[in-house]
Amino acid sequence: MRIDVVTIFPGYFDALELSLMGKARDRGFIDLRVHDLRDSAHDKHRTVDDTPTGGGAGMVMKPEPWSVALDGILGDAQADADPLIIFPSPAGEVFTQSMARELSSESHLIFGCGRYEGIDQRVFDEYSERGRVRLVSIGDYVLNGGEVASIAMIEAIGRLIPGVVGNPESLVEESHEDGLLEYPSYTKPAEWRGRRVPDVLLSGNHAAISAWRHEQSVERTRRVRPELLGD
Ligand code: 6GU
Repeated sequence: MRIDVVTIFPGYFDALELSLMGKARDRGFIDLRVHDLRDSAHDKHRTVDDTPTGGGAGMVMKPEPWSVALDGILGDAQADADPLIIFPSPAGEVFTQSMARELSSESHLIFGCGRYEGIDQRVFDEYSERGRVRLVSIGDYVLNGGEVASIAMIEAIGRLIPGVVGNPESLVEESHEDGLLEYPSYTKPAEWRGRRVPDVLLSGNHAAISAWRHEQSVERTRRVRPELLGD
């Protein structure tokens, strides 16, 4: 998968050189290219923002640098790729595990990271008319910009690309894959500070272990996230 990111803070994305994502890039599963939006601003001060038309607090990102950056990426995309542009935004549709799974089969994603009070609306309008655009939020709270949200989405999507996670079985019983939260996990020793691992996990009875884990998942989901059960 090719992933382009447009941002005024490329340094945030150094985190994706670490751990599983770094390995996925080294092994060629993810071709991540990070672009500094200011390289697409052609005035002396490399300006990317201006005051909101109509008044109000804060600054809005100007359309021209965005069009230079996005046109450059789209012009350089594979002819058959049909890239999807994602603008992280607290005003977008909510990112979920099922969206991550859907996006993991895309061949080319472009993340446009806004800052300040957002990006001039005409950028969304223009690129929605020319191709596929989605505004996506990672939850009901406000971040300072799209960078941290993009990193979260890229990691959630990237680990679902076949081959990225070594043992695909470890993707099966995770939280949210079956609409439930994951059951609690234990390792050795069997007793630590007087706390014992539940006997069933030491029983060797795989049917009983599966049943116990399912019960734990349902109980935890009911307690912490009842809305996931439709309750
Ligand atoms: Cl995608 N962006 C910003 N700035 N804040 C957010 C968000 C995105 N998702 C939740 N909060």
